[in-house]
Amino acid sequence: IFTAVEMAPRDPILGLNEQYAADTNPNKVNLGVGVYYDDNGKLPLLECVKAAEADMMKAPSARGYLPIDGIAAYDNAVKGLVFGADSEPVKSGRVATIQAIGGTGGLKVGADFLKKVNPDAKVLISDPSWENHRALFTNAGFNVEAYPYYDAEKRGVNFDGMLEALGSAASGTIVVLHACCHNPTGYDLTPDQWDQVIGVVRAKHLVPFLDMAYQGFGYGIAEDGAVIGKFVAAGLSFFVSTSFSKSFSLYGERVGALSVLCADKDEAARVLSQLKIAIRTNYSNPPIHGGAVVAAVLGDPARRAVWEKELAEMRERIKAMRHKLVDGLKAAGVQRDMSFITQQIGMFSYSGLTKDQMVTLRNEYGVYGTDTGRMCVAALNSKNIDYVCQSIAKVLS
Ligand code: PLP
Ligand code: TYF
Repeated sequence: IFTAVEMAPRDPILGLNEQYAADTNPNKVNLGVGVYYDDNGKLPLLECVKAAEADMMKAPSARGYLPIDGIAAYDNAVKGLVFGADSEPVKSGRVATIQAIGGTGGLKVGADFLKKVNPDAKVLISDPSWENHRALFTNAGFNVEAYPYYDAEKRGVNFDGMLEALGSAASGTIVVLHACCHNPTGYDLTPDQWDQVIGVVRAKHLVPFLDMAYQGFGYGIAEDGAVIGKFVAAGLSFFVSTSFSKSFSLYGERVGALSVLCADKDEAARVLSQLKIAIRTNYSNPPIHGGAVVAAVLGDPARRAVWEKELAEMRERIKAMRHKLVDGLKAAGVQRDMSFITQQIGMFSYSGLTKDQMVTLRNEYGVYGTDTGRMCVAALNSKNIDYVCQSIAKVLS
């Protein structure tokens, strides 16, 4: 029965991890996958997480099934983070939130639900986007196309192109937007550009799906969440997927969420009931541990303060590395202006290097980024930065 099954291509990003693991170069540096490492090159275990887990260990509990939509305290904490605990949408009860298996799970539950309510809609993602956006919405049964986003020459957003594409999209088109810290380019919209996008979304009756995988990695939790407030103020209904993989350094626990802002409380109850069907038929209910940890941190003011401090440290370290990268490239003899790296935001830099250059960087120097030229700035540290700068300089010379 499997003779006709073809070999599927490797995930372009996760495939790099395998190649990196097998590389014997002692100087190798993995800037491929989007993971934050501390200055010692270690995946951090946040103090707030450690403390919450230590408390949980003091009073171990049995593991029954969670409700389909997850831990109530967790869902409420997510609502607070995304919309603001005292915001009108939260207070009026018109947000439907479910605990999801990572940000990916939030996207998938939303996609499955959308396929039921709007089966013929097209999905628009940014060009380029996180590779899984296309695959995920395609596998949910949608026709996926892209709107212009990155302008290589300008080193920024092709905003006119983006606006035009959204403006000519059919009513009901689902538009996937990166709420902050665009993956892979590192270029976000300005507040004024968001206002214009919101204007088109409203005029054309598009369905916004905001992917928030990096809240807190741009300018701060509230600052990065401000875009949500803009969509709320415009009176729109929309989707938000949340990921805590990066912001809590809980990648393997798969902690995420999906929130749907509805017109009123009654609508939110009906939407929630349908989200639960999407969950029930996929995996029945989410796992406990990661959600319990995040809920314990977000629900305790002292612990939350520790988290905010640790998140700020990660954010600031990435920014410092961006400056070190620009300075280091210059010192290593790179002639071209690389200062755009400090204008980019979040974990990634679209370096402008070609595929050939990225392959040379990988094969000859053991410095791993994606073929598209994306490098994870969050994996640079004071020990590997010089080597990375010198390697890039050699490839560019
Ligand atoms: N969306 C974007 C833009 C991402 O970069 C990621 C990366 O991990 C995700 C969603 C998925 O997050 P998670 O690992 O929590 O599923
Ligand atoms: O873009 C990245 O590197 C992260 C991690 O299938 C990731 O978002 C990459 C690929 C993937 C899942 C997560």
